[in-house]
Amino acid sequence: MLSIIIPTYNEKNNLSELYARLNTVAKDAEVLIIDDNSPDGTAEFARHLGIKVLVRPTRQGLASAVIEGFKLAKGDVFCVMDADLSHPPEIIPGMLELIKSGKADLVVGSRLVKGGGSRDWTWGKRFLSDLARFPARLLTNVKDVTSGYFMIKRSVIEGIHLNPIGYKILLEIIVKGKYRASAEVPIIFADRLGSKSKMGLVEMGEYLFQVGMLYADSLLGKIKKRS
Ligand SMILES: Nc1nc2c(ncn2[C@@H]2O[C@H](COP(=O)(O)OP(=O)(O)OP(=O)(O)O)[C@@H](O)[C@H]2O)c(=O)[nH]1
Ligand SMILES: [Mg+2]
Repeated sequence: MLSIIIPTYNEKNNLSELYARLNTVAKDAEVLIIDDNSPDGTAEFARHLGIKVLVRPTRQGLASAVIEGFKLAKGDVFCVMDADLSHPPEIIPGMLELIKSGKADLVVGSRLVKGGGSRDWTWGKRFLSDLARFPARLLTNVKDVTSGYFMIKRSVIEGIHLNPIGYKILLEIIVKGKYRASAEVPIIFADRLGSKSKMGLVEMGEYLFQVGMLYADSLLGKIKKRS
């Protein structure tokens, strides 16, 4: 079974459309929302739609919400995606097929392979996004390491310690996870509409710290470059 893990903070307005689109492409999946007590009532609304919700008492960050989701999820395959409709649910069947056929154990929804991209991004945002990925190039050949949209077999992270810091849990999984092959499926990343970004300077600082920790592990020989 597929478990779809969706971290949320103030995403009430996006849930109806997201859930409807998920039901069209992955109606047998377990959908799980990890909400950090959003003031806009995301959790109550999700329950009203019939979605399973874990509410944490305070805002504890995206990466730790995803890790919490992994603990709760019942499936043997996990998909992680944002709630803000940036990540098109329509590629889920294709991602799942890559995993089921054994072609990959880790599949990334990628803006950086042929057919992928980001809509409505300013030059500045694109530049920052490229810059952020640069130091990770020594750690992996996966192109879109900062994507928040990915699918893995449960076994990829079983028994692995994932650092719950910041925003970019995928990089942690790419570097430390147990998988034979990875794949990238193109997505056109649609910029969030109508609400404010939660990515700020603190999150950027946490990301740099995370990359630093991964470098340290790699220098100590604890991890090797992954393809
Ligand atoms: N549970 C939880 N979810 C969070 C937290 N911060 C962000 N999220 C959710 O994580 C997903 C990604 O957050 P976004 O704010 O869209 O991050 P982003 O895509 O890098 O930034 P945008 O360009 O603003 O969309 C969304 O579904 C958010 O609601 C948090 O602290 N806790
Ligand atoms: Mg977003």
